[in-house]
Amino acid sequence: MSNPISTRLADWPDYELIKPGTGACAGCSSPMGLRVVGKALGPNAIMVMTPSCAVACSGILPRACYDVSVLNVCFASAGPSAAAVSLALDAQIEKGILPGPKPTVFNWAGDGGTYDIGFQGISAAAERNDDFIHFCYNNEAYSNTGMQRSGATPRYAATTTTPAGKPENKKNLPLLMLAHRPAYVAAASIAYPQDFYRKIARAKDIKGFRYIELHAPCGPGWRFPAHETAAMGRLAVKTGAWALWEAEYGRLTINSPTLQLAEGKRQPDPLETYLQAQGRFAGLLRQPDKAAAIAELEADIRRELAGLLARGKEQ
Ligand SMILES: Cc1ncc(C[n+]2csc(CCOP(=O)(O)OP(=O)(O)O)c2C)c(N)n1
Ligand SMILES: [Mg+2]
Repeated sequence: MSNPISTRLADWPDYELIKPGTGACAGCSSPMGLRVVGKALGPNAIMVMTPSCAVACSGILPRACYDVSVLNVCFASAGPSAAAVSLALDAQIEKGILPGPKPTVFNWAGDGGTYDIGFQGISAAAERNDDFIHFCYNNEAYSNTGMQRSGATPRYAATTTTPAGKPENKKNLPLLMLAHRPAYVAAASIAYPQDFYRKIARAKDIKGFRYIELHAPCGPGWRFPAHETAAMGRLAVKTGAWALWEAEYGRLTINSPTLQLAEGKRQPDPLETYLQAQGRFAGLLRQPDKAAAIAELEADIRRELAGLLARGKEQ
């Protein structure tokens, strides 16, 4: 084990990965998340990005908003591209061309880039145990191109391609990544920055493939006011709609407050409060049988939490 990681905000480094000039929407989760990533990883890092809001809002040189080297790659190649950068750095260090320490290589990709279009290459990188961190900032849709549904869009959410609400369930990608048995997997939230910071700092110290997913509410896409991003993320966790957990070499730990919900020590906030706060569920909430639909979603949440609890006890 490495040294304990302080989660006190006062102990966080001053380093800012996000420079003035980001073109992100007000309240966007992506720069908020990357700010924490920068503090946890420091400046000795290389960021690989797939097409997304995070790329579109990066700005134009010399005013681009990212303080680290960035490689923009096509959707399908997030896995192999980050792996190649990481291997090239290893070769340079071995030949004495690069003095080291090795920069942390990380992907910053959306849910469209991770759950759907890039999945094959990311899965292959996980299986090869390639040495980089894959961050998926999950805003539950293809936001940059106007909010189309993705594999991460929850059931009943309206998007431009599911105007009457998405009929299908979302995938559970953090669990799917855990099935690859990588060095580290974590599910985090923009609303719990200290938990996110600790998870990144932990992942930084581990060699091999690491996957961290950040639940990243999107105001324009989910239709809530810009100042409510953190509140929306918190509600997602307190209702159980998003679970906080991590697994190091397969050993799963559920994090607070998800653990208390899973153990029945804390009542979840009513799911309807979370749904009502977002315009994308307005159609569902107008349905005469909405109570049955919400009860079904709540049952799904209870099943997922019970599954995490059981998985945590297995090891
Ligand atoms: C192969 C391919 N298909 C489609 C696009 C168009 N495109 C650019 S960004 C984007 C949305 C990406 O969604 P996500 O990965 O969730 O990131 P977000 O926009 O939500 O930040 C799409 C579909 C593309 N660039 N390449
Ligand atoms: Mg997205």
